[in-house]
Amino acid sequence: MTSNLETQLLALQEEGEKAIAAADTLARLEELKVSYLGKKGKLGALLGIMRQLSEEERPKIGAIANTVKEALQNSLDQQRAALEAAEILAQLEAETLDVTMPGIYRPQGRVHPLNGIIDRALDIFVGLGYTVASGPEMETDYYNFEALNTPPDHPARDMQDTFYLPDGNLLRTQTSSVQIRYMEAEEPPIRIVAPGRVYRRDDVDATHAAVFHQIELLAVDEGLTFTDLKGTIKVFLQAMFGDIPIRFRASYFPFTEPSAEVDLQWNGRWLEVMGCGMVDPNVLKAVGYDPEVYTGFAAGFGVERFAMVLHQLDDIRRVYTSDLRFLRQF
Ligand code: 2NL
Repeated sequence: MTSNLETQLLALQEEGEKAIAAADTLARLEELKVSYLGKKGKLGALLGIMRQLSEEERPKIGAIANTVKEALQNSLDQQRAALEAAEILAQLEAETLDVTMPGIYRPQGRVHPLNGIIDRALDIFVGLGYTVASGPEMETDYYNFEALNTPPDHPARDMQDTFYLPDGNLLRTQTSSVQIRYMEAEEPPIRIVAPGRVYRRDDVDATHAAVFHQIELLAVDEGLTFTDLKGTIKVFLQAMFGDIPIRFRASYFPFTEPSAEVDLQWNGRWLEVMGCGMVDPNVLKAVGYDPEVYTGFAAGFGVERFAMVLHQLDDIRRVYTSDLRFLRQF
């Protein structure tokens, strides 16, 4: 009886250990645990027979049953640890990033050619100590013309040249209005640069648009001279275009006196690129500055014109049509 039971117990251990070692999932392992060590399991069934044993036999078989139980429990623990480790390994394997895979192509955005010019110009003036200023695109007659010494009969005020709104306001024709507002609010010394959209009632063609971009600069201080203006413009233009010859030609603007046009030599020809001058005393008076104490210089240029020269563009309208075949070239 004893030896029979002992054989059965050892056989159970061997069979159980084999089955456990062969279990390939945690769920299968759980099944085996229940079927061998559970309340109604195979080991329990064999131990039920122990009650039929004599007092002397029982402890011996009990001890063997214990080692079988421990051995099976051990096998279960070992196999569980192995399966769990394999599961983690598989998960890591599945989540691995293969850095040798080709990337996903995304089209790269670019800075618009007009913004490129504006960024470069502002960088140069900021480097010279200027502050960037901005203001409204809808203006009053006062800020766009009157404060800029532009008389009521001046051609620029003509309905043919300026967009007037039904309420009597207008779309600014230059960013000078920004500088008038700035001077009203601040005291000299002043160094500002005003980039922005401006509006003209021009017939649109290859070199004219109804909406375009302008950058104006203004400096007001004690003792500023035309030489300061020339030096500033020279530094700016050479930073933009390289080490090229420039020249100043006498001109006229209502808001500056004296006034000049600036040309630069480009591909063997003189190109007009900027207007400038000493701020007219009437403009200084309009913002409450004493022209006996302060002088100023100002200049303005069209961003589109700079872009056309620097990028060799033949038609201004190209920069507004958002044609990617065009824009991708910059
Ligand atoms: C041009 C000429 C210019 C100014 C703009 C200015 C502003 C104030 C006072 C005096 Cl607040 N002047 N601006 C001066 C001279 C020329 O622009 O050809 N622009 C495209």
